[in-house]
Amino acid sequence: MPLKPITLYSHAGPNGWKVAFILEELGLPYTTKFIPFSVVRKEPYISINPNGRVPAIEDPNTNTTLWESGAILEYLVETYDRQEGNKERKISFAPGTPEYFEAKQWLHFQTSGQGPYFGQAVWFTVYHPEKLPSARERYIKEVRRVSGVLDGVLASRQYLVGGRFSYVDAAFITWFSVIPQFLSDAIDVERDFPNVSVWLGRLQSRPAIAKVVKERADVVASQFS
Ligand SMILES: N[C@@H](CCC(=O)N[C@@H](CS)C(=O)NCC(=O)O)C(=O)O
Repeated sequence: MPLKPITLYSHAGPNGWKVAFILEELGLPYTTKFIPFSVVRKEPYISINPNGRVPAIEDPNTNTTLWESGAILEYLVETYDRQEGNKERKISFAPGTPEYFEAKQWLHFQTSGQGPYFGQAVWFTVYHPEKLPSARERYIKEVRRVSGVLDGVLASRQYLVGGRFSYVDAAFITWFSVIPQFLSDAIDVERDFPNVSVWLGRLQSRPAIAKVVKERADVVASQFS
């Protein structure tokens, strides 16, 4: 039986697009509903995600509603990236293998290390009502530290886990886009983190990723124009 479309609740901000990358990579049917921040903590959305943040998904095929982007990524690959017998999974790894756990390690690093630090660097650059240079400096330093960890590892590999593209590579893409958008006075990814820069280019050459990156660029342009 054909799958029913999954609903993705998203926004121009980085986190929802991580989910879109995986939906596209797995060829799953989905529709995106954009939730403005003005209503993200109000009904009806707050009943879907009591934390009042995007993304969230509703999957009518399994009657599953989920929020927190990392949990959604794990749900999607564990539900829809299964393969018969020993056949390699498309963008994830067989449960119980070292690569399966390594992928989770990188996903936790992304959701707890990259997202919050990059997010706070943008907050203290763009949105915080007072200018607090020391707060901004702290988070810029963390953006540099996290980027440096990735750059070091990517000096000797093309992808984070198992020598091939997987969902954890995709999870990092959109937060890097805030650097040229908001932090370009402090960080130049191509110059400061060349291995990250080459890796991001490699990821964005994938048709599914390129399609979502373009869609997000259009949404961001329409919101900031
Ligand atoms: N840990 C959450 C973070 C979600 C998050 O912060 N989303 C932002 C958009 S990128 C949001 O909904 N912000 C709404 C607000 O701050 O009011 C996840 O990974 O899903």
